[in-house]
Amino acid sequence: MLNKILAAYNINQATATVAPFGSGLINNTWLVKNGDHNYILQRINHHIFKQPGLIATNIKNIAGYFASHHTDYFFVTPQTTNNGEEMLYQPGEGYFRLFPFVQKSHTIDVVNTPEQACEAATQFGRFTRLLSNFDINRLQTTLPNFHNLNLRYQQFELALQHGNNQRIKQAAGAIDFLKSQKNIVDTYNHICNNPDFKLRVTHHDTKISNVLFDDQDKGICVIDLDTVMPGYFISDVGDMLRTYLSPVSEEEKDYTKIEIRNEYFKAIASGYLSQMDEELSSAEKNHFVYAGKFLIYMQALRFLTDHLNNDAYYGAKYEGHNFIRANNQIVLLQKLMDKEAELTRLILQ
Ligand code: GN1
Ligand code: MG
Repeated sequence: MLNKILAAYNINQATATVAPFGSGLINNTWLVKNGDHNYILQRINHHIFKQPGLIATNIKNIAGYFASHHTDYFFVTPQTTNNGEEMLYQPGEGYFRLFPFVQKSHTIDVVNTPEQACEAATQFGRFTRLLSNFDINRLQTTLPNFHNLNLRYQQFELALQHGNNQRIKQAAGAIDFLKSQKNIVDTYNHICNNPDFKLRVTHHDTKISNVLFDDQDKGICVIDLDTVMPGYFISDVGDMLRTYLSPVSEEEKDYTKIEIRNEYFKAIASGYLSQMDEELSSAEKNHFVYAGKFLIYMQALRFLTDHLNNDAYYGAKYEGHNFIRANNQIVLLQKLMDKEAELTRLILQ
């Protein structure tokens, strides 16, 4: 299968090596090495991204905007095939893209220092800021309702009605907790109706592995633009808080290791606000900690919903995998809420 794809990009199959790369849950990624040239090959999961062409359109339009307005921004675009296409469709296999591997760049999977958190937050803030005059109406919605918390709550309620009965019984504690925090959904609804909250070009997947670093550990740019869509800043800040504050990830089964680290919170805030301070309204800034609650709560809902739906979306590597992830996110949410007042003071200093 991969041979045909390499051929479409004029890569010599005899000399190239292909190895799985990264740890995403949705798309498949490989590192392709051929002599001095390295590439990242990606298969888009078209059961989830039902119109992969929209992703290509967004990348093309954003690339065009950077090329005419911010020529110094380093922007990684996919290579075209022999036929001049940005994506390669393989019947039965799906859609593939090939990116040049940026020389001397690297990505990291886990945030190890506040400096890395600050660099990443700077890059995500910078991306949105540089595109603040990009016409949001030109941006395609690649995943409708992706961060619509109302819809995520409705999907959770549907799973409670139609999901796996045994799992629903076992998960009673987690279900009750998430229901008890529904005020997080209410706040989201207020945000959607509040003109002080603006829709901007939003990345929607701000994990650390979506930032390219140079050999001095400075951020170069953001990558993985599949979910770039109009959105609220709470999506991007929220996923950074969700994934950088704790020393352990959503996969951790020992919940005592979950922790909210103040110095990482400060690093995210200072990096993001170094770019976005003038863009954000005071109402938005007042919701900086809420952003973390919003995203962690949504992820807990999504993992639990998937567990109740027999792991149809995320899949499971072991029995109860998504239940472990959901409970992990619930503990993270509780620990963030314990520190809400303290962290809010830090942001308003
Ligand atoms: C998925 O595939 P990956 O790991 O980049 C998901 C995100 C979740 C994340 C949780 C399209 O992202 O929304 O936060 O898993 N992406 C999609 O690990 O559903
Ligand atoms: Mg992604």
